Amino acid sequence: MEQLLSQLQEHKKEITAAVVANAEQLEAFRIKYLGTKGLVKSIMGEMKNVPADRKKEAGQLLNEFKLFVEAHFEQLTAAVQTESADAADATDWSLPGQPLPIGTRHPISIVHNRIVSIFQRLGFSVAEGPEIEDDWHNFTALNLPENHPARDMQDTFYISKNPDWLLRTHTSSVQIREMQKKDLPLRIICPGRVYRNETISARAHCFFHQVEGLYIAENVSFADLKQTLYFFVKEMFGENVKIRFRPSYFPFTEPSAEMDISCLICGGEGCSVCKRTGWVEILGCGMVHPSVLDNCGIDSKKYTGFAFGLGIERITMLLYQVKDLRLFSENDVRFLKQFSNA
Ligand code: 2U9
Repeated sequence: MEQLLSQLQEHKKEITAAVVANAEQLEAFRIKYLGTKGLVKSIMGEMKNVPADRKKEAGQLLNEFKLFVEAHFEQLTAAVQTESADAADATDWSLPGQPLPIGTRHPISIVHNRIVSIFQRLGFSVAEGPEIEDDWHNFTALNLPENHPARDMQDTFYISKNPDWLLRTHTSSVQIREMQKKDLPLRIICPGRVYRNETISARAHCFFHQVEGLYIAENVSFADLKQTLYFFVKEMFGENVKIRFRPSYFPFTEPSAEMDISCLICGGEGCSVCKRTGWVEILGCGMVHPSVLDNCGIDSKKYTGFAFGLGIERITMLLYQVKDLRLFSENDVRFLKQFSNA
């Protein structure tokens, strides 16, 4: 009995010291100690040599030894499983790298860049100015004095700290600032964000983006305006697009016109996009009103100029068939990722 006890102690030491590094060694351990011809089974066989009066005591010892070996085997199994899971997670440096999502340009930026590059090729340079303007640069200088009815269509947001300050309703205010520098001739485009006090819907928003253009020199005529815009339309929409001018009214231009292009969808046949007319409006334009030149200290007897203004959202909606203006500011990646990174 004492011999059995010391034998078991020896086996326990050996088992505790056993090193198992992988599944194969684990299986070898199992066979050696718990297999049908393993140590536990053979020690159990020793029971027959134990005298009858000590069988109970020996049975308890052997049972306790069996539980010890089984518990140790479970521990080793868990350790090997964790090890192999870690190995599976380990970085394989030979694999290609994870692609980084690089995003796409916003459709408004794509169209903005195209418009700017077309006018730059015609010699226009880009001018920028503040989004918070004063009343004079945004309205009065542009022939829109206080209480002029046309101000109603350009209601905006006012800065309560100073009632003279507002969020600009068009980038014409930038052109006023450039004209005040009196560095003529002047050939500029003014892209930028503008604001209007509108209820947000599929067709209106409280901010949008414009590109306005201005050319002031001696002898600038309506023919120059037409030719410039004709070039722009061909570059933007393709060679086959037709244009037409309709007389219009803006306080800051005289004469004034709106320009339509033949419908890109039906080619002028009439469809839902052009409301069966075959034409879609893309911009407003005209000859700069002499009072606007004078307001900026430019001699309206010597100089003439043309100006035009377009909404980038409108052009983008036409080009890509976007039906709801709100998509441009919701930042839904499912919408934005559809546009190529041009
Ligand atoms: C100066 C003088 C004249 C710019 C012009 C328009 C006509 C026009 C609209 C197009 C769509 C605004 O974005 S929109 O809602 N613009 O129709 N803009 S002429 O005329 C100027 C600008 C600056 C000094």
